[in-house]
Amino acid sequence: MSSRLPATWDIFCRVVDNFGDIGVCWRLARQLAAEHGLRVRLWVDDLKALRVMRGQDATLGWEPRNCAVFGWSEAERVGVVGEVVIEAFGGGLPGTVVDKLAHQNKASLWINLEYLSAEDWVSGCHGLPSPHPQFNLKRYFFFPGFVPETGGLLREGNLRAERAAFEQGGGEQALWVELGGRDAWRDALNISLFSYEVGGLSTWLETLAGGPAPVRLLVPEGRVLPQVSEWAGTGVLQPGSEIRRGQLTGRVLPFLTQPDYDKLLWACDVNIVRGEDSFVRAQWAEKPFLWHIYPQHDDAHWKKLGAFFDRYLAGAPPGLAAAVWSLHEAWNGHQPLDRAWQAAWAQIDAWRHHATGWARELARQDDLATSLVNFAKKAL
Ligand code: TRH
Repeated sequence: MSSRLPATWDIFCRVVDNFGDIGVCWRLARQLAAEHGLRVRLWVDDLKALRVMRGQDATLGWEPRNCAVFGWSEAERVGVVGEVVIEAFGGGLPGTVVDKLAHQNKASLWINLEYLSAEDWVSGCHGLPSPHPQFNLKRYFFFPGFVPETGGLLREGNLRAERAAFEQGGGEQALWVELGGRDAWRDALNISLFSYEVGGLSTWLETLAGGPAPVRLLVPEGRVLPQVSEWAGTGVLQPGSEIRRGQLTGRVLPFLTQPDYDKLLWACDVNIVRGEDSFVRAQWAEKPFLWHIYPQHDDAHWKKLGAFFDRYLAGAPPGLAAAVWSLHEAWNGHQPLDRAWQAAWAQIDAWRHHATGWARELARQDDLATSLVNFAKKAL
């Protein structure tokens, strides 16, 4: 056992679909480089997915100098693999990399970074090794999670302070102007919508339109937009398009850079998020959020959804807990959303308070990047 910090880390990411896989890996790569002084190489099989969240202008310099991004096929050229090799989400490693891991003289640590789940079994499996069927190699399973017995969640060291400064410094209005808004941000309650296709969406939009107070809906370009377009009945909506009906106004946004999307979450009163990474960022936004979980064909996502809300709602007042859970059952179960939404909306102040307390508690545990570094220090 040594406490020497590994210098070069390689992260290998295959984009299964959507943006979560690369979203997590890019965030992790930047944080390991910026906060832990590591040289990080991120290898991706689909650079297009990264380009949308990195922004058109790669010179914007989101990445620290010691973090570099490469196409998957370039891995064939890697002379030596890093001291730590992270395989994201069981997506495998290029054959040449496995070969090098097996035959090089120095020790390297192979970690499989798993998907996030709040289920109890995760604590028991976090950190376990599995022998390679062919070579004398071990692959360690590293699970993000919500309790100290897991690897924790991605959270940059300055995240909470940055969010607080944004809120105190009028960042919401500045962001709104940047997104093309002309009126005052606080003229309405603001909801961001980033979700998969959802069965009850039209009843929800009707409920917002017929509600007691002005609501502004912000929809980054994506899978739910055709449904919003159909409901609005004004043709295909695209970035810059606006909707108006009753109390509801809406604006379609382009797919934002990842740092700007974080700001949108900080600015809004309620965030509808999905998958894994936006779900975690919504928790750090300290605002009420609605999670559209990534649907799995065998319905395994219901267990995951229940396990998370068992934890999230454990300390909530019973009325709030019941309303938030019913809303998630309706949204994820494609049910009409009018009553479930109204019941949760009626508790918005208690929900906001709960969201802040939840984030404060969660921030007590080590973040994922720090946990990985500590794990590597022990294992190497
Ligand atoms: O895109 P997703 O649905 O990804 C999912 C999940 O990761 C899921 O667990 C996985 O199995 C599946 O992919 C294959 O949702 P997620 O995880 O929230 O990722 C979206 C990423 O996109 C996140 O990093 C935030 C980012 N984003 C932007 O950068 N700009 C935007 O405008 C928006 C809306 C999102």
